[in-house]
Amino acid sequence: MIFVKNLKSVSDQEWTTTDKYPGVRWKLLIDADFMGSSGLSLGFVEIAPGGDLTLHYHSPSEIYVITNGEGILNKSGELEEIKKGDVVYIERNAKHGLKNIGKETLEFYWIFPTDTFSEVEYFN
Ligand code: 7BC
Ligand code: NI
Repeated sequence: MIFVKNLKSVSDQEWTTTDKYPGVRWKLLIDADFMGSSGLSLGFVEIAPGGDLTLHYHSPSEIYVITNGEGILNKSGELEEIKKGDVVYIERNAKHGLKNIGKETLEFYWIFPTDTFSEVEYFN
């Protein structure tokens, strides 16, 4: 199966938020929970200025593709500035977080090597 979707026109998925991650909202784009995909899943995140995807870890590894803005990546306690155009690899179970330190919305895609986002268990 081959499927094309567009972030701007996607209509089958809504934004999700949680009190745990202030100023953060996300949308699932490729996920076996609502399409016939498998092996990989993908979502898109927006972090408002000052917003914080706080330190967490999970057993699947993860990739970020930063498409707008700038932020501070927390790499298990070590901080690194990241910006539009950067890509980030996060090893399985590595603690990570991302805070928007800019004036623009920080936007990125995440990729998990999982069928679904819902199977990823988040730990602090
Ligand atoms: O955006 C969220 C919210 C749970 O997660 C994707 C990014 C991440 O690091 O797991
Ligand atoms: Ni993560």
